[in-house]
Amino acid sequence: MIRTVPTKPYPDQRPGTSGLRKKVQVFQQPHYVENFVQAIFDCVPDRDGAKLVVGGDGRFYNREAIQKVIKIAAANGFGHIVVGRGGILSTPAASNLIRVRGAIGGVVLSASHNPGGPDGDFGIKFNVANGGPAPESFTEAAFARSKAIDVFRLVEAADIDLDRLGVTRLHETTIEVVDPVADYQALMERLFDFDRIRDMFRSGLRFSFDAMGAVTGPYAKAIFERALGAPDGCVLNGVPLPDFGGHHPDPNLVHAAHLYEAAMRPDGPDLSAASDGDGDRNLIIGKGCFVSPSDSLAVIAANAHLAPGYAGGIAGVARSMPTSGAADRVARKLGVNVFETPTGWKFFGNLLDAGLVTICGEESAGTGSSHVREKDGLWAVLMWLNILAVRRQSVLDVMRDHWAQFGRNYYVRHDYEEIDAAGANDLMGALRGRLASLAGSDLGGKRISVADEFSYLDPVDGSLSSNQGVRLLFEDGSRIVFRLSGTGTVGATLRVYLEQFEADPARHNLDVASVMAPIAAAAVAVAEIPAFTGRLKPDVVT
Ligand code: VG1
Ligand code: CO
Repeated sequence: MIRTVPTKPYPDQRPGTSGLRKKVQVFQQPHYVENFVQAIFDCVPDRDGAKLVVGGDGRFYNREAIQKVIKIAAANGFGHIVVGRGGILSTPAASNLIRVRGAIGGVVLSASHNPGGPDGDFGIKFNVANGGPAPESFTEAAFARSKAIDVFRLVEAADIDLDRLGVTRLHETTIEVVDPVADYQALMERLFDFDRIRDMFRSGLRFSFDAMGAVTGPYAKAIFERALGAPDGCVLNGVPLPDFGGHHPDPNLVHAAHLYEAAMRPDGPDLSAASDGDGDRNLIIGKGCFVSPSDSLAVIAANAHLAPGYAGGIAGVARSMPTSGAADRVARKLGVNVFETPTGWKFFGNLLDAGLVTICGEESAGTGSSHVREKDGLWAVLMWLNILAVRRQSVLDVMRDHWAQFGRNYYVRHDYEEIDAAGANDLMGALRGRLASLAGSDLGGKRISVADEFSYLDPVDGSLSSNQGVRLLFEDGSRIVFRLSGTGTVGATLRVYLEQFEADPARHNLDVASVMAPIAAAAVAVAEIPAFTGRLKPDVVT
């Protein structure tokens, strides 16, 4: 039976860079999930009889939220709901399912790289029919709706058994519990040369993948250990747990420091990798060689044709603005398109749909392609395996060759986390107020040629996104970018992105921190970071 439940709106349901993300306790408030899900569905006009994909990263509150989503969806006219067994779907697998099943959209329960558990974070994302994150126009409409909502509808029924594969009915809706891995694995087998990668494992490649207690465990075990014959046990923390086993599933040099340390040992793995909470990010470390995500994007763009799925070449590359320009150099050499978008995967969707680009990436360890409409952690790892299997080189040698050919964009990001929100806004405001005087001035001994705030005009739908980060571009090609995070749940996070280009091959193997020290100091000084944030150094350097 369908019940219409009166409710009162919450004022704070504005989605950020990637969906609505808050503390678990916030989501546990009465009707909090229900209101937001109803607000989303109210913005999907063609939902009657349509197909919907539902799944999450397995974190605390995943199962409870999924039951709510299914019951509300069934009461709102969806005809067929496809849900991952155990409530599990990685973000890229959900994107793929939406596409292959012809769904109108999907609800992904995840706070991605944010910590999980009862005191951690939870999140709800909505993806549209192309499989990608809902565009800003949709998330703004859902936010507006959430502030006016006075009822939600749900089917009153017992919980769906999420652990049994197969089809059941809920009121007039078909509920189908599917294997979360199968379709995704089939897609990967089409894109990459599994035979060649299998041979490489057989000839002794040492590989380690850390699923960090989050969603990629079942995918990684099925693909790396079972399909590709990598040694059993090469997948670490491979069972998705509600608290991620205490791991913070953000695959960076702080939270995956153990991988880095192992990779730097002479007997360390040839390739170490990790993914984040919802499986859309990747960390790539070769023996003795951390690959910065910006460099990884460039290497993938330059070598994608080595994988069967991209043998015909790529149409172009898109990167988020804070991502280094390394991929641009590859695109120019290949003579293909290159686009610079705001932070967040939703901005790549139109470019991919229009066939303008094939490969996309962000400095935050997100890489992906036209195969889905999300970034894809395991895809990136498979791409690296495919590249290594064909080139028969170490990661370090691949990188050295790449820098020799294209030059090296030294790059680092400094994050100041959980700082006072007012101080963070004041810092950005002060910078904005000084853009005109900064342009043409000297900073740290170098001339600033452009000082502006990035905005993006989508070439496909003409939409404009403003206030996407303050940029200081120097005459010598180096760059400082300041931006506030849109995914944190406590205070504000200031991200400072630093880049410096080096053409001289004799200077391609220097210590990154030393190379970046002067520009890092210039960034601290020009933004008066200690004065505005009270912090003398960043919390995360990655
Ligand atoms: C961060 C990253 C951004 C990424 C976003 C979602 O956003 O910088 O590149 O797209 O997280 O990734 P922000 O606003 O905190 O800088 V995920 O893995 O949370 O889906
Ligand atoms: Co993620």
